[in-house]
Amino acid sequence: MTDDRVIDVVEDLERTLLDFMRKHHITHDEYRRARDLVISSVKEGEESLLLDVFLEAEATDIGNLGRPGSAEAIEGPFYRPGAPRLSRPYRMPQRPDEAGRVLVFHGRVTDTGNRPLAGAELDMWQADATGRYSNVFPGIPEWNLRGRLTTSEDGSFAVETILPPPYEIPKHGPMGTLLGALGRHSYRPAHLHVKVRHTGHRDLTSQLYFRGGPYLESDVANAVRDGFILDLVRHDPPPGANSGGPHGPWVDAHHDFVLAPLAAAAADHAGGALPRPS
Ligand code: MBD
Ligand code: FE
Repeated sequence: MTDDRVIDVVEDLERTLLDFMRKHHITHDEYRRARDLVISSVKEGEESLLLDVFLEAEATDIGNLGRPGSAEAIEGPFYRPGAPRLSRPYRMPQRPDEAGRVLVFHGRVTDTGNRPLAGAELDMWQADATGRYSNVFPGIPEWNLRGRLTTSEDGSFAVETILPPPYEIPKHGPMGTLLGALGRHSYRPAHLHVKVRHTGHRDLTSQLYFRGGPYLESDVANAVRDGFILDLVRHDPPPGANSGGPHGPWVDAHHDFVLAPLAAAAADHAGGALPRPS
C-alpha cells in the first residue's frame, strides 16, 4: 500500500541528497566512509546519537509551531521505557553514595485551561555526576537516576535527585571523531529529561537546563530554548551540619508543565508521516 506523504517526503529527500552529492562531487570512497560512520555509531552503542544531535531539535521546533501547552524538547538517544514507579516522598533511584549536589525538582502539571492534572506521570531520566546514563553505560546500577512519579491532587510534584553535570558525547566513538573533525566541542549543557503523561492529553517530552551553566549557548545538539531553562535556588544546610556530601548546600528548581488536549494532535501529522517500525 502506498502512502502519499511518504512518497512526497522520501522522494524529495532522495532528490535533495542526490543533488547534494553531485554538488560536492562525493566520491565512492567518501560515500563508503559516511555509510560506515552511520553503521558504527549504531553498533557501538551510540544508538540514535548522530541523528539526534544534528536533526532532532529542528523536528521539535517544527512540531512546536502552533502546539498548545508546553513546548516539546528533544528526547535524545537514552530514554528507556519501564523505569521503576517510585513512592512518596519521591527520590530518584540512586547509590547510597551517589555523587553530586542534591537537587529538589518541583512544580505543577496543568491542562491548557490552567486546571491541575492529578495523577499525571513524570517519567524522568538523567546522567549521573560522571555524565553517564544507567542502562546505557556499563558499571552503573540498573535504573539508577531513572524513575516515574505522579502528581498529587493539586497537580503538584516534588522529587529529590542530584544536579547532573554537562553531558559530554563519548570522545572516542564515531560521533566524537566526527565532532573533532568538525572542530566542534562535544558538550551538551547539564539537563534533566522528563516525559509527562496524563490520560486524555498529549504526551510531552521535555528537557530542562539550569541557568548560568556552561554550554547553554553552544549545545552541540542546539536544543536549548528559553522556556526550558530553570533558575537554581541555593539552600545552605543548617548550622553545625556536616558540610560535605549530601549534607552540603543543596539546590531547588521549579518548573510547570502544561499538557495539550489530545484533540490538538489531529491537526498535524503526528504519527502519520512515516510508517512506524513494528
Ligand atoms: C544526551 O544525553 C542527550 O540528551 C542528547 C540529545 C544527545 C546525547 C546525549
Ligand atoms: Fe541527555
